[in-house]
Amino acid sequence: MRDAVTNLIKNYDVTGRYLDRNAMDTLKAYFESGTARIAAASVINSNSGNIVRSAGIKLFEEVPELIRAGGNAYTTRRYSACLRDMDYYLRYASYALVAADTNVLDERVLQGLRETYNSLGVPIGPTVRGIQIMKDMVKEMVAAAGVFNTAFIDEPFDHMTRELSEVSY
Ligand SMILES: CCC1=C(C)/C(=C/C2=NC(=C\c3[nH]c(/C=C4\NC(=O)[C@H](C)[C@H]4CC)c(C)c3CCC(=O)O)/C(CCC(=O)O)=C2C)NC1=O
Repeated sequence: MRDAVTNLIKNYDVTGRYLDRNAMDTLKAYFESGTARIAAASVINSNSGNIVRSAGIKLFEEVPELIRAGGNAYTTRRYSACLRDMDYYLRYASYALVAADTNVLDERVLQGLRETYNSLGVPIGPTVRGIQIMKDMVKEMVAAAGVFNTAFIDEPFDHMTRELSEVSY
């Protein structure tokens, strides 16, 4: 698992360089965004249940076939598995936001996921949509908590949807 700082140090160590001007700029940007990153993690932590539930409702309103007979989220077991997956995406997104690095997502969430989904018939398109709905909700809540620039919140959510679908958003 990496974060913005360990990643930077690793890159400089590989080539035996001292931390130069570029490194300082990267570090400054990371530490300056720190308060906003913590605010985002805190908003996610205190609203996770609500975010997952509301995003699930919105997703099933948009794609009602999912919960009809024959849909992948049909039956209570699969419905709960779907919301559990949404909860995984949200929780790991909060880790990646604090780390300012998406490596934790590659290592803990995305590895082998497409293959698993394909073999179980879990549709990727609606999964991507569910992740994007959560992103929009989190951004709105973090803005309401007083964070002016919430663009950094896109990164982990867009990374997961990009890797899942291999399409850019
Ligand atoms: C922390 C990393 C991690 C992830 C990401 C993860 C995902 C994951 N989701 C799964 C299943 C599943 N995932 C879904 C999800 C959905 N179906 C839909 O129609 C919707 C589009 C979507 C919800 C948004 C469903 C319904 C299943 C159960 C499929 C089945 O068993 O038939 C499975 C198969 C095993 C199981 O059922 O637990 C895995 C491994 N597991 C992990 O450990």
